[in-house]
Parts: sequence; structure tokens; C-alpha cells
Amino acid sequence: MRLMLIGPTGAGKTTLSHALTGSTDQARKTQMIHFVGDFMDTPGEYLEIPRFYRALLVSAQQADRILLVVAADKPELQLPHGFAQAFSRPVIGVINKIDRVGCDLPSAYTILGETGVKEPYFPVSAATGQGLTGLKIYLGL
Ligand SMILES: Nc1nc2c(ncn2[C@@H]2O[C@H](COP(=O)(O)OP(=O)(O)OP(=O)(O)O)[C@@H](O)[C@H]2O)c(=O)[nH]1
Ligand SMILES: [Mg+2]
Repeated sequence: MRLMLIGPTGAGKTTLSHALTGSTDQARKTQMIHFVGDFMDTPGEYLEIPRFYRALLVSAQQADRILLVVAADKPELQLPHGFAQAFSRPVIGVINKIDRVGCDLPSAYTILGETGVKEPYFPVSAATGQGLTGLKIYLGL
């Protein structure tokens, strides 16, 4: 199963993909859409700059499911309401960095809901591993 990771810059998409695959690599800024095993990692800019939406929507056709990653301590998505429903694949909401001080789960839930992502949402920490087991089970990893 191929998973595409989308979400704002710095939300932790690359770190999460490493955590889910057991890689110990340090995440560096993602510059382009790229494939690592079953993961399709994307740069945050693709979701922040409307000019790139199309690339994201087209690339998503190569994925089975999409993980929309937001940061728990900065749960912002500058996206049109219902945007997640433009994807032809199921979009799963992941709230990363729950280890951070200032973690705001209620806001993250609201933002994901407004963006058109359906529950369940997965609060996780790619840094500490918290919540990853539940997400892995849900994804069948
Ligand atoms: N505390 C904490 N830091 C995290 C977590 N996940 C990622 N980070 C840190 O957040 C920063 C950004 O992580 P990345 O994985 O590069 O973020 P990204 O979403 O891939 O960013 P782009 O490639 O720019 O779109 C890095 O310094 C990570 O170490 C987490 O769960 N907790
Ligand atoms: Mg990245």
C-alpha cells in the first residue's frame, strides 16, 4: 500500500515517515515529491502554495491513501474548507508533535474537520513514538 504524506512545512511528514518505517535518518527539508519505499513524501509548500495544488492532486492518484499531517502545537492549514475531499483517495488526519508544549488538540480537530478530513484522527509524536502503534494498526503497517 502506498501512502502519500501531505501537510504544512515543518509539520513532521518526513520525520513521521522515518518513524513509521523504523529509519533512523534525520529529516531534512523535502524539496520535491519523492518516493521512499511505500511512502510518497511531499514538500509542505505543495499544500501552502495554491499553484502546486494540482501537482498534489495528480500525484495522489499514485497513492492508496493520504496522510494529512498537522503539527499539534501549530495546527494551521491555509486551505479552502473541504479541500481534503478534492482527493480521489481517503485522507487520514494525523496530528503530530503531541510531545510539544503548547499542543492544542481541540484546534487541530476543528481544523481537520473544516478541511474535510473525517475522523478518526491520530494524535502522534514522530519524535517519541507516542500514538504510532495505533496509526500503524489502522494503516495495516
Ligand atoms: N518535538 C517534535 N519535533 C518533531 C516531531 N516530528 C518532527 N519534528 C521536528 O520538526 C522539524 C520538521 O520536521 P520534518 O519531518 O522535516 O517536517 P516536514 O513536514 O517533512 O517539512 P517539509 O519537508 O519542509 O515540508 C524537524 O526539526 C523535526 O525534528 C515530533 O513529533 N515532535
Ligand atoms: Mg519533509
